Amino acid sequence: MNYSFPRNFRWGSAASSTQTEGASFEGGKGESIWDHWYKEQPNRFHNDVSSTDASTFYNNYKADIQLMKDIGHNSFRTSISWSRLIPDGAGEVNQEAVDFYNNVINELISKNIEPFICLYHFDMPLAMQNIGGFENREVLDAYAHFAEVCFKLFGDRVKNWFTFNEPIVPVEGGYLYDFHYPNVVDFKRAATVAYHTVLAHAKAVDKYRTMNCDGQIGIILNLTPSYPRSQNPADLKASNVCDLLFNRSFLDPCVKGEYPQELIELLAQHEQMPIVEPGDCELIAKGKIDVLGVNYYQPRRVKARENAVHPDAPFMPEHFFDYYEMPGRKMNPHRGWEIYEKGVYDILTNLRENYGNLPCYISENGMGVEGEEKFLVDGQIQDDYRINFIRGHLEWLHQGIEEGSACFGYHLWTFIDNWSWANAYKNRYGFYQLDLKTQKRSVKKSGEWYAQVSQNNGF
Ligand code: BGP
Repeated sequence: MNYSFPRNFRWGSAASSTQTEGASFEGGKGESIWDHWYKEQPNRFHNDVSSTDASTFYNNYKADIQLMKDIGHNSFRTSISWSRLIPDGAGEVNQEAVDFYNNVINELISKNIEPFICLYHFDMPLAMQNIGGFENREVLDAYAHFAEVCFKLFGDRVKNWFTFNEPIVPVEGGYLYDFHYPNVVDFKRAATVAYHTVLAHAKAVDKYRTMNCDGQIGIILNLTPSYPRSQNPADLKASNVCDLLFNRSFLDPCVKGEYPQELIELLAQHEQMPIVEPGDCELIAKGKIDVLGVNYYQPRRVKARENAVHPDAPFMPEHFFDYYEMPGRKMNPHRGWEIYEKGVYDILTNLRENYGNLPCYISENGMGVEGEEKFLVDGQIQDDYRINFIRGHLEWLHQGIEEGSACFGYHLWTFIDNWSWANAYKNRYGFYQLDLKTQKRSVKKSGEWYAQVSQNNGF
């Protein structure tokens, strides 16, 4: 074996409630923004497929957990749907949801699969969005209450909690780039939602601490490194702004308990600062995490802007940079994303050198493939490209650990091909192929390979 991993290394995969459960209108679940947006604009979803058609985990969790076991999972991350547990977001707890999540958690534990539970994966209850979502501070309290309910109900068995998955994405999707509901395009409102999400996170961490829970709590961030085209100061400035806006806007407050001064100055200079109320800074300082989940798919490459911004254009992050296509970059042609395995090592090194080397794991990494049926041979998807992708990233992850990074696990996105927001079933990521008509799950070559890697704790 060339790459052997530390003892107790966590091998598994990640998914989320909305993307796997299905049964969106069953079991007493309330509507989320996804149920609502689909009703309003089904055409915004790839092939008009809604999350109600997600892969039936709600009814099928037992068999699915056995499939996890079959490919060597010792850990699995999913999320608790806020609108399933508390249908109105802030009212009564739904007992059918309590039973369902208890069953899932107990089933995982009985199979020696450690549950990693996230509290928010893009799925705002509609009732909460109707009063402004994370623009409204009342919703932060409702979220903190939801978190407290989860800690009380499941904290005796769940020891790894995550407040948010990729909190920058609902900011980008919902308030900047129009790929999530409520489809607003407004930088200042986006900045407010991002800021309030940090406050909501801190409120949940604070609850966790005051309840004296026996476990660890963190957040999952998509820490896309921002690489400049060159070392020219203008290119460096462009990449630094990206890092501030997209990475450090969450990483710094969650790990260090405070915002980078440079980010505050940037927003103030452009009149985009959210309203800071008395007590906010003290609250943010209480949101420091024990553990960080890192999602990494592709690098962000940028350069200085080549043209002036149009005077009537809405103020956007792209005010500060242009995207850069590096000649000779390696691509995943099936998703149109660059593959840059060393990115994982660069993230770990940054966390080690600048963020106190806090315990972390790779909470998502993966390769989406559109039209993956074309790789079917004798009934099995021969996804050697995915095996190479995972191997390449694990090699760099291993290098990071050798140099002292506190990385304790690797989760692939995802377990079974799943429904992915507006992209629905366009890009397939799973260890298991899903037949959309029959819901049949079939292990891909990568799933079998991963079982070996997990069993040998390396490759
Ligand atoms: C991540 C999200 C996941 C998942 C994945 C794949 O950023 O955390 O929820 O959707 O992206 O996305 P896509 O299907 O758009 O390629």
